[in-house]
Amino acid sequence: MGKVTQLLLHPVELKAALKLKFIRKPLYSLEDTKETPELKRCYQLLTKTSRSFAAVIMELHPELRNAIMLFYLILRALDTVEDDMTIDSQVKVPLLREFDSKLDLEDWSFDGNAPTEKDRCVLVEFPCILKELHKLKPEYQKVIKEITHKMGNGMASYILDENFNLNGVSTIKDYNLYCHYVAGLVGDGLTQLIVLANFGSQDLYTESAQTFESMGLFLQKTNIIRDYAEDLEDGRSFWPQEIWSLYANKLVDFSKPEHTQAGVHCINHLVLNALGHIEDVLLFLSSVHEQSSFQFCAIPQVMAIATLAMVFNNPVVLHENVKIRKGTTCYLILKSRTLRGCVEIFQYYLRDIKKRLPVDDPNYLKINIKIGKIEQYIEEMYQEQLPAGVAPKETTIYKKVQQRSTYDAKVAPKQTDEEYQFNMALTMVLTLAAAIVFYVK
Ligand code: D9A
Repeated sequence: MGKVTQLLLHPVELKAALKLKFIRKPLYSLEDTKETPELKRCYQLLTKTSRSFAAVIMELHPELRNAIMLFYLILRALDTVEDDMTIDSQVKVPLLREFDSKLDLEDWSFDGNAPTEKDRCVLVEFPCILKELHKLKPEYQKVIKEITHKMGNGMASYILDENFNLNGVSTIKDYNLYCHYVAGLVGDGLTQLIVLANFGSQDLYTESAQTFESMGLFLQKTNIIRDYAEDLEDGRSFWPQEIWSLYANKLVDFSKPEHTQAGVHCINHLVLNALGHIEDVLLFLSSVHEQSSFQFCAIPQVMAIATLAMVFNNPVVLHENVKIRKGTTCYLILKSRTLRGCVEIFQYYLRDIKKRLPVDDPNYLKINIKIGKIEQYIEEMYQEQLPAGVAPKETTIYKKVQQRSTYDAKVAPKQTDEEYQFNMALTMVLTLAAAIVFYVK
């Protein structure tokens, strides 16, 4: 079905798409920075490599915008080296291990990627990235280099890991470790940047690594479940054997019709595993104060829960990649600007999962209990259903949500105003249309 047809069939999403495109004003925009040719080129590279996520980065507060843009490009460069099967591992492994030392050079680029590698330009034009990187505050550079070092070495060790190459991820512990290297470390670096810029509470980084780790793991695990078919086609898989072996003898079996039921049970088991990160995600979001950083963190997470609900109990995943509608994304982007909005989005999709959970699912009880626990956590965040005279329990999360609510309150009037402007524009358009029809007749 065409994208326009899809939008017309979902009026709420059509409204969101129009609001996002024509009414909402970005918090910050690129125009208000003096750009060098190199910086311009970096933003072009960013747009080339990620389209939608680039827009989110470009709206960031100027204090962090360049740092996060460069961090993203450097991670993309690492990925592009790791992914390219045409590079000999004699070259690849040392390059990944020493990648962080390239960041200290004035001028370095890499032209060894296959011409078909779509992001090879990031490595070819690396000097632009280096030039801008060295202009960042030293503490921001340090974070980026440290994460690059850890990730490059992590990736190199997986390339050399024969068991991993032959059999994929084996235990759930390995699954978490793999996700740590490719996604947890990204959350680590970004959290450090946000805390250094004083855009979030200090305890975000000092209290417990698990909280920011979950930001990456929730995204990565959702992608891994969704990408089953595509990854298998490329001859790899990241579903952990400890889970899938409960449902099949071989991972490829799930794509055969007689194993569809088992495949769906396996998907649901993996979803149960991913649900384990949601409380951390909500705690994390409650601790981010600066609005553009909040949106930057919240958007990928709400898209992940929407995707997770979409893959849940869905046999289509076994044959092709499912994707949420563009209109859904627009709706989620507008709604996730407040913590309250984010929580409502999570609540909506969790209830959707619960409603579609079949009684004969082997994890029926566990999934129900997990969702119940998250709902209980959300109750604790707001505590609005208390009997008269009962004071709310002043737990850590409750206090954090209270603090965050003062920032939410600044966004709410904007949303009311957008709604007003939308209705006004719609009224004018409809009136005009009616007038024309009346006049023509
Ligand atoms: C992120 Cl700097 C990612 N990854 C994402 C995107 O979000 C995270 C890669 C580099 C950076 C950031 C992200 C965003 C905000 C806060 C975060 C965070 O932590 C506190 O990372 C954890 O997916 C990739 C990893 C998950 C491996 C880390 C979001 C993104 N979305 C895609 C959508 C898609 O379908 O892939 O990139 C896109 O818009 O292209």
